[in-house]
Amino acid sequence: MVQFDNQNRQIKIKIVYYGPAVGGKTTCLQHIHRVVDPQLRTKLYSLNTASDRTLFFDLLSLNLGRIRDFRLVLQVFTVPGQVQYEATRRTVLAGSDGVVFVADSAVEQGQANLQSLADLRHNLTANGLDPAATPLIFQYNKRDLPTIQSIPELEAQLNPEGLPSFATVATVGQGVLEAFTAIGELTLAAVAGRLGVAPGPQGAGLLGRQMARAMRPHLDAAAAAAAAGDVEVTMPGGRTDASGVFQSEDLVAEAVRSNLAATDLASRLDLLSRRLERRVAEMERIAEFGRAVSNERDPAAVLRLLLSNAVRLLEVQGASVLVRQAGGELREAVVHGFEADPLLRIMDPGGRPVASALLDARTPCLASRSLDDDSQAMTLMAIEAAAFASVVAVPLLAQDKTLGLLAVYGDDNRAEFDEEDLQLVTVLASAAAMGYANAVAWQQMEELSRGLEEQVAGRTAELRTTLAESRRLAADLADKKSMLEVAYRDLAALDGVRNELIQRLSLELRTPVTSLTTAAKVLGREAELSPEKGRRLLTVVRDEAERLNEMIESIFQAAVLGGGAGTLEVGAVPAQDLLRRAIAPLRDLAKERGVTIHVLAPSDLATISCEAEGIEVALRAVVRNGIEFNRRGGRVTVEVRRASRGLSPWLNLLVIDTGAGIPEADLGHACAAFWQGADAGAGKRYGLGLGLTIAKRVLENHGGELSITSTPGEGTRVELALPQA
Ligand SMILES: Nc1nc2c(ncn2[C@@H]2O[C@H](COP(=O)(O)OP(=O)(O)O)[C@@H](O)[C@H]2O)c(=O)[nH]1
Ligand SMILES: [Mg+2]
Repeated sequence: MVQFDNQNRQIKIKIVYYGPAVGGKTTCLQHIHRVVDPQLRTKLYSLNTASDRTLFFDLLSLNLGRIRDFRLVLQVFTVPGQVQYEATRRTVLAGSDGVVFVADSAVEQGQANLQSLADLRHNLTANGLDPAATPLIFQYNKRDLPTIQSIPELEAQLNPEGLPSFATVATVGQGVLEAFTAIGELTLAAVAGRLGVAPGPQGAGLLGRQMARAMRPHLDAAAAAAAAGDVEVTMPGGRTDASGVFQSEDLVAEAVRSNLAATDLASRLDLLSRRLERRVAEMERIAEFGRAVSNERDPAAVLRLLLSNAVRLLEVQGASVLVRQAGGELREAVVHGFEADPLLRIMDPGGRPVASALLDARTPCLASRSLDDDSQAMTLMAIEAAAFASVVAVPLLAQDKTLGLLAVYGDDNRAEFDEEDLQLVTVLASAAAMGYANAVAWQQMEELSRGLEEQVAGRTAELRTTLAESRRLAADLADKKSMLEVAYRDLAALDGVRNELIQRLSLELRTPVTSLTTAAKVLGREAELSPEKGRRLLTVVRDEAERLNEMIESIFQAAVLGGGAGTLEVGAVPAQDLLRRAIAPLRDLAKERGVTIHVLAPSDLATISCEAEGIEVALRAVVRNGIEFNRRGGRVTVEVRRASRGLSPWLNLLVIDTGAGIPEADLGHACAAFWQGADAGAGKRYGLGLGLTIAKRVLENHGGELSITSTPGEGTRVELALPQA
């Protein structure tokens, strides 16, 4: 009797293996237990009586997936065959939805088979079940024994109605699964209406597929070994007396019922714990997936992770991650199990891919053949075209944006997707969407910061260049400034010189002019003039004229001082001429002072490269000093010497006197304008003290230099060094 357990959302279908004692019923269940996917079944509960091996009953529960919202559980029982366990058999048979009658093919068991079959009919009726309406199949077991009844004999004896029958060898599993699948399909088809599944070929087909899936052999050695470990579970036995026979039938029935209830509970707990274990493993995987995607920096890697986890967790035959492109249309980012996504390939009547409509709806979608939901017609059509049976498609949503769609597909080899699968896919999709959005943002940020780094580097280089340029300019400016300062100082000095010169000239000019005027007046009154007085006056006139001459020379010198290097006109000046012109005007002065002048020049020196006028003035100024600061009977030597600096030819004009010399302390400013030494005026007659200043300037204008060495008491040595072109 199919049982709806609303509280646990579970439907239980009961199949009972019936037959004579030791016919092989338990062996059949052991085989089924061994080969069925461990994910789908519980342990095999075998309830022994306390005193002998004979079994109360065996129970194996199989999880057949879902029908609507209900978990479908198939409970398979065996009954004990021994005659004395009549009450037990009846109780176990109560509420059964289908029966497998296991007949023993051994010739000597013919009678026991018939007796057991009659017992079955009797007990079905006793339990209010209609023997004619209860699905029933036959297993003719122990076909491997030497002396057995033939199949036609057995059929004639036991199965005159021609119900489905199977020749089996339970010990090796031969025919057992075929028989079990057949009773499963028959029973499910019989109860289909009550399960809310359309009866008829499609509903029955669905249940059949579910049955077949449950029976998918799982025969590898490891699974067999694992299965072997939990077969022999022994529950506390029922109450028996010393002989092992129950005293009261009611008592027996009660004991069996409570054992059934306990076993049922145990099997339910077993199924539940298996489901929980699976869920925990799933959760762990999801958590690990969440961690992985949230740490991922590559958006494409997030999508790959999503696909591989969806395929692994849901054991699907096809899957794809579709992403929205810049234009809004979808494309496959990653796929599994096919080349082109069915939902993307099939167009709706509006000419848009079905996937686009699903994405726009922004809600998860679950479509399968068994859910005849009209609103999913397009989706169903699309997946069936690709030979899939069900699909779950969930949009990837992040920050209110639809990034894409995750779609997983199952074919007939997989149970149709249910609400739990939908939840799982939704969790995966939302974790992935977040990870994807993060990775995209991260990538954009990295690109941005790379751009910024480049910009900063570019700017830094520019700044460095600018800085270097401005440093150079600043240095340049500093140079120019100091040049200007020097020029300004020179100019100021020159200005000072000029002012001083004008002052001195105006002072100095007064005396000779007054003297000349006086002499002229006296000479004008010729009558009063004695010859002696006339001579004296002439001397005065001559002296004052000379003094004026010197003044004029000084003015000329001042003009030279004012002129810059730019105005220099260098030429090849005949050496003898130059020396003569420089010195000749000083002959009288030298004679008057009792000083002799000696000139020494190389005989082969024809010309001197210079500006004639300047060098003439310079040389004369130096020689004049040599005479004026000399002693009576002293000497001034002018010597011309060839010299060289590096590869360039130079000429040195040496003026050596035998005068008092210049004290060491005064040598530094000997060339300053208007300096005339501590004992100025001692032997000196006229002049403004500009001689050395002018000479130095002239030499510098030529790119040459003037240097003075002096030994007080012995004399002074002035060297005019001139570069020669
Ligand atoms: N030769 C042979 N022995 C079998 C076969 N099926 C079961 N048996 C043996 O028969 C005995 C009783 O089997 P069991 O399954 O306990 O019978 P049950 O009383 O109907 O549950 C065991 O020793 C089994 O090994 C079969 O097909 N061939
Ligand atoms: Mg048994």
